[in-house]
Amino acid sequence: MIPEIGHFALALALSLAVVQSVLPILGASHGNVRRMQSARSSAIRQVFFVGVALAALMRSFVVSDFTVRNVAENSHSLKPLLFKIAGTWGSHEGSLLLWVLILTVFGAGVAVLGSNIPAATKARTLSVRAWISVGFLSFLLFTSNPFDRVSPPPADGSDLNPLLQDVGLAMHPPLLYFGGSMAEVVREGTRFLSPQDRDAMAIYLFDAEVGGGRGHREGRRGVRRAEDPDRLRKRRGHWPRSERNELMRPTRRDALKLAGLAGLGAGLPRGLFAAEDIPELSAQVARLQLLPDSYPQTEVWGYGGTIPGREIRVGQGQRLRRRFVNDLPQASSIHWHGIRIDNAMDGVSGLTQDAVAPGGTFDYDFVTPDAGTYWYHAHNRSWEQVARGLHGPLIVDEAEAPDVDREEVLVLDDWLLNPETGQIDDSFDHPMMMSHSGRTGNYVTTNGRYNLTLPVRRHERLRLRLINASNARIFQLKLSGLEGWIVALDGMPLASPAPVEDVLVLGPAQRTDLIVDVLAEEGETADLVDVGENFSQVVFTVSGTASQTRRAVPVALPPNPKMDLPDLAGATPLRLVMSGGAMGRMDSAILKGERMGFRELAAAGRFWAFNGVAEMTDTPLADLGLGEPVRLVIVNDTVFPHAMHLHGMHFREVSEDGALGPLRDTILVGGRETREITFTVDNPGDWLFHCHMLGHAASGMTTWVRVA
Ligand SMILES: [Cu+2]
Repeated sequence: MIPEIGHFALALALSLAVVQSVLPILGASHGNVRRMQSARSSAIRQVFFVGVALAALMRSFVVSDFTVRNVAENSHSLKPLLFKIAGTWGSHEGSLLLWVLILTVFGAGVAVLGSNIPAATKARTLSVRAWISVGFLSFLLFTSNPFDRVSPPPADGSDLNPLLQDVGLAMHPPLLYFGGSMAEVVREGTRFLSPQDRDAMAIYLFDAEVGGGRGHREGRRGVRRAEDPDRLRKRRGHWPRSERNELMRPTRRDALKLAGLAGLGAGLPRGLFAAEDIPELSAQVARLQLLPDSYPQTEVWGYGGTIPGREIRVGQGQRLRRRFVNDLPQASSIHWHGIRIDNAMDGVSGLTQDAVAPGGTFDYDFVTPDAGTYWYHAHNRSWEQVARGLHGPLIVDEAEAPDVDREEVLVLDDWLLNPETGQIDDSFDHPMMMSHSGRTGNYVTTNGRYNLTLPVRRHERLRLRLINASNARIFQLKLSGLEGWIVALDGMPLASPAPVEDVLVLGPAQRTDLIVDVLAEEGETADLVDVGENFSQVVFTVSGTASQTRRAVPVALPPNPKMDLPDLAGATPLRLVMSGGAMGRMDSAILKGERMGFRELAAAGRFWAFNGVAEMTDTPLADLGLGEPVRLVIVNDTVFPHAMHLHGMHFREVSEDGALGPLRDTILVGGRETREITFTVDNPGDWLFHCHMLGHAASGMTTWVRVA
C-alpha cells in the first residue's frame, strides 16, 4: 500500500507541476496577480507530494520490501540501516526522485522567501522551474517508476551499488545535489540583492560551489577506490550478499554511473536552471543583400547571421567566453586567429577539438593576452565555410587607447558568385581552384558591401583596422587623399609607426592597423584604393573639418607582452619546402604512407606537399620544448604565393642581413621565394602551421608543431 501512496503522490505532484508550468507565466504576461501568486501554493504542495513519494520509497528500502522491484534490485535485508537508506538513491529511479525533491524544495524556497524578486520575474522563474519538474516527473512516472512491483518477489535483494557502500559516499548524492542547487539558488537570488548583501552572499556561494566541487572529486576518488579489487574483496567480506551479487563486478559502467551521478549534482543544476550567462555565438544560414539591390539575396553562412560576423571586442587581458552554437548543416569549430591562446581553445577541428556537429555547442573560454586586431573564423572545411562567410572581427582594446578621433574595422573579402542567381558558387573542391592560386572571388566587399562609403571630416584622424578574410585574395591597397602610418601588423604593434609610402600588401588572414589623417578637401573623397582591381575599396566622403591644423605624427601603440627578440644564435634550425600546384615541379609525394605520382595525388584531391608529404602527418613537423628558439626556413618551390600561418605564436622574419622584422602570425611567401622566420617557442600544445589560401591547406599544405 505504501508504494502505491508514493506512486499516487508522484502523479499529484506532476499535475501540480503542469498547472504551475502554465498559470504563473500566463499571469505574468497578462498582469494577473492571482495567477502569478498561484505558483506559491503549488510549489509548496509539490514539495509535500514529492516528499511523500521519497519517504514512501525510503520506507520500502528500510523495511526491505522486496515486492518493490527497485528495492529488490538495490538493497539487501542484511545491510546496515545507513546503506538501506542509501539504496533509496542507489538506482537511477531513486536518484532522479531525490533530485526532483531537491528541485522542488528550492522552487518552494524561491516562492516563499523570494520577496525581493519582482513579482513577474518570480512567476516566470517558478513556471520555468515547473517545466523542468514536469519533465523529470513525467520521465520518472512513465519510464522509471521506482514503485513498480515485482511478482513473485525474490527471497532477498541483490545488494546495493558497491560504490555507495562507503559511509562517506552513501550520503554523497543528497549532499551533492543539495550543494549544487544551493549554489544555483544563491546565484539566482543574488541578482536581486543590494551590492552589500551580494558581497556577503558571495562568500556563501563560493563555499557551496567549492563544496559541490569537492563532492565531485570525492565521488571520483570513490570510483577509483571501488575499482580496486582488494578493497572490494574486503568489503564483500563484511556484508553478506545474494548469489547474483557473487557475479557482480564493478564495471566501467558502474564507475561511469557514479561519475555521472556526481556530474548530475555538479553539472545538471547549472546547465538546466541557471544557464550560465555565457554569450552565444551562433553560426547560421542567412539570406542577405550582398549584391546590389537589383540582384536577388544571397544565401550565406554567418556568425549571428551577419556578414562579416558580429564584431567581438574585449579589453586586453580580459577573459573572453562564447558558447558556439552550430546552426549550420555542417560540423564546424571556431579558430581565434592570431590570439596567443590556450591550445584547447584554438578551435582546430581534428587537432585541438572535435568539430561541433550541427545542433551542437562548444564553449570557448580564454584570456586575450595581446591588444590588437584579430579575427575569428571557421576551422572545419574552412575552404568552404570561410568562403560562405563564417568569419568576423575580434578586437582587443589597449588599456590606453591611441589618440584618434575614431576607428573603423574594415573586413576585406571576396565572393565567388554565380552572376545569374547571385548565389555562392559551390565548387569549393574544384581542382582548378585548389591547384592554382586558390579560390578567388568575382565580387569584392568591405564589411559585406561592395561600395562601402564612410563620412569623414578634413584633418580627422582615424584608426583603420584592415582584415583580409578572403580565402585566397592578396589585396594590394593604396591610400588616396589620406596620409597614413602602419602602427600594427597581425595585431602586434610596430616599435614605431611606419609611414605608408607605397602599396600595402595584405595576404589572406593578415591584418594591418593604420592611423590615417584625412587630407582631402571638403566635398572631395579620400579612398582606400584597391590597386589590383583598380577600384575604391572604401570611399571616404569628406564633409566638415575636424581641425584647421594637422596633428603631430602618431606615436607607437603600447607594446604587447612577450615581444622579446628570440636568440638567433642558439636557435633550432627547421626547414619547410613547399612544392606542387599547377606549373610546379612536384613529380610525386607521400599520401597515406605511400608515394604517389602527381596524377594519382590529383585524383585524390592533393596538389601540394610540405617536405614531400601531401597531408597532415601523425608526427609533427617539429617536436619543440618550451622556451626553445627556432629558425624556420620556408622554401617556396611553387610558382604561387602562399600565406603561411602559425597558430598559437607570433614569429619574426629574418631578413638576409640577419635583421629581424615585426611580429606576425601570417607571412606571405611569393612564388619561388625563400624566406626565414624565427620565434621563441612559448606556448604549449599542438599548433597548426598551414597555408591560409584555404584550398591549398585542404589539398596538402598543412602541418603542425608540437610544443611540450
Ligand atoms: Cu598556399
